[in-house]
Amino acid sequence: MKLNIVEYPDKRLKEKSKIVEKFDKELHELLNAMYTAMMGSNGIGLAAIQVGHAKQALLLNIPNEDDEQSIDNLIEMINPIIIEKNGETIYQEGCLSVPSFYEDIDRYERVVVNYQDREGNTKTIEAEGLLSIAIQHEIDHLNGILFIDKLSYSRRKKFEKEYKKMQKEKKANHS
Ligand code: Y12
Ligand code: CO
Repeated sequence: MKLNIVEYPDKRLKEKSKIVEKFDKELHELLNAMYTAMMGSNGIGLAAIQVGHAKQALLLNIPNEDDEQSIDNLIEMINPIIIEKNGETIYQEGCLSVPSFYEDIDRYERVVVNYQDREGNTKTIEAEGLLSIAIQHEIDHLNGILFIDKLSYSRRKKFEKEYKKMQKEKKANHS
């Protein structure tokens, strides 16, 4: 299964993803293909809707202290729910579905999340730092929310202008 990353302003990114009920081969193939797509695009997080599948599934692969990504640190979350959140942090976020754009976003400093793994086993994770930010960013995708939806009115307007210009230039370079 070869997957392409869906890019803003594609309307699929606004969809609410559905709860996963079957932890079968089809789900495993989707997760495997998502991992290939994420790594192929230098991503550290990816939600299924970003490859056009409206399922509550996401991947996280946070780099280590040497800035290396290892499959040993891959986290696959199915049907995640934030059960605790506290504190405040700001981080300059990026998203594979909004290429070349980065913006400071407010997030909770710490989250505790219940989720299922690819076999349907229930898990709990407590996260702080980059992992906590990435979890919140990816869970937003499951609810049809992009990080640009969190910008102020004026910043969002500026973004739309810059993004349209960038898309035009991209198109011109490819023709
Ligand atoms: C902190 C903040 C946000 C997240 C969500 C996951 N975000 C990503 O994985 C973003 C990846 C990304 C990769 C890009 O490509 C390259 O660097 C080659 C990129 O650059 C371009 O699009 C040109 C932008 C974003 C997790 C943690
Ligand atoms: Co994203």
